[in-house]
Amino acid sequence: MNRPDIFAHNANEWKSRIANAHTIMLITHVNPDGDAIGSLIGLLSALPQITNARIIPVIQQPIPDYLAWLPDVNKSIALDANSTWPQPDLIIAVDCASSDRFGGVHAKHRDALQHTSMIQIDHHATNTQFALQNLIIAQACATCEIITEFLPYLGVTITAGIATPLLLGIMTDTQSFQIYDTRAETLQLGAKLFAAGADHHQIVQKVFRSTRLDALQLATRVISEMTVVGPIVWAAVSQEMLATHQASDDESDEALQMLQRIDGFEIIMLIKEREQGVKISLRSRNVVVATVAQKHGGGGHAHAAGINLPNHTIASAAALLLPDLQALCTDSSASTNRSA
Ligand SMILES: [Mn+2]
Repeated sequence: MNRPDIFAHNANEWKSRIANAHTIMLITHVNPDGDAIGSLIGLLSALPQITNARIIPVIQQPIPDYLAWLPDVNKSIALDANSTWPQPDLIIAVDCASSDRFGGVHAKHRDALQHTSMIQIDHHATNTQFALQNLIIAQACATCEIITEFLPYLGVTITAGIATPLLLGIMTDTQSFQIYDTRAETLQLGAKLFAAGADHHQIVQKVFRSTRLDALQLATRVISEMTVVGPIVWAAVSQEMLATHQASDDESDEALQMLQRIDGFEIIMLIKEREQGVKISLRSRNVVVATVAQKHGGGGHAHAAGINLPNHTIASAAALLLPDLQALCTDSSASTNRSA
């Protein structure tokens, strides 16, 4: 089905569910990024045009500094073990590949989540279709791209307040229209949001041209300690490094972006030590790293995937994953040679 058909097919049911709801909870993934928060705040601004429902935006802390300036982010609540369940009759999940990505909300309110109607919009290839209605387009660069296209089908006019968070989500997930799956349509949707009054200037300043000195020093240290294993470059961010540089977890992504610029490598791996276990980010140019992520319980996109390993150290995670990643590179060069 092409996209207009997918949107038309979903629109009627979405419209009536949203219009008939009394309390709508918006929810996204733990450790939210620009696309997660952009999608959620975009919907928070858009839904009052088509429903009188009370809307409860749930964003798990911490909200990264580069996103905290977005209007209405401060209306969101975190939902943890001590929170009472806000009794929504409809949940809309955005940018979540699976329901365990809701983090603490999933861990503490599992039954309530299961007993509430849920619909979702997402672009992760590994999405588990966990909702009643699943608007999943894996070819989309960002969940915000899907929402930008879908809103008019729901009868929403995109205002400046809706356009800013959606443009932010598209720009962060595409690294400013640079990643390989950026399409002509992605740029056209960006232009549409720009024309609707999106605050492009603020997005550029706050997201792309602003780094704390400590965060930059952390990134240079991570890079200076990186390891090269054949076609793979990997680096690690320890809790000690974060503490020394007083940097937040998301600020270490600066290192990941710098590592991705190194020529001549097939796979980049960044291992972040968490209070419990490690989080692994995989990036590649050609090989499909999502397969290795899925094998170890993670997920994501073909060339950008992640894994949480709660029982591993940096060293044991590297030892676990490097053989699989090396095999992936060997397989792909073998198949390239065969087809050549
Ligand atoms: Mn996304």
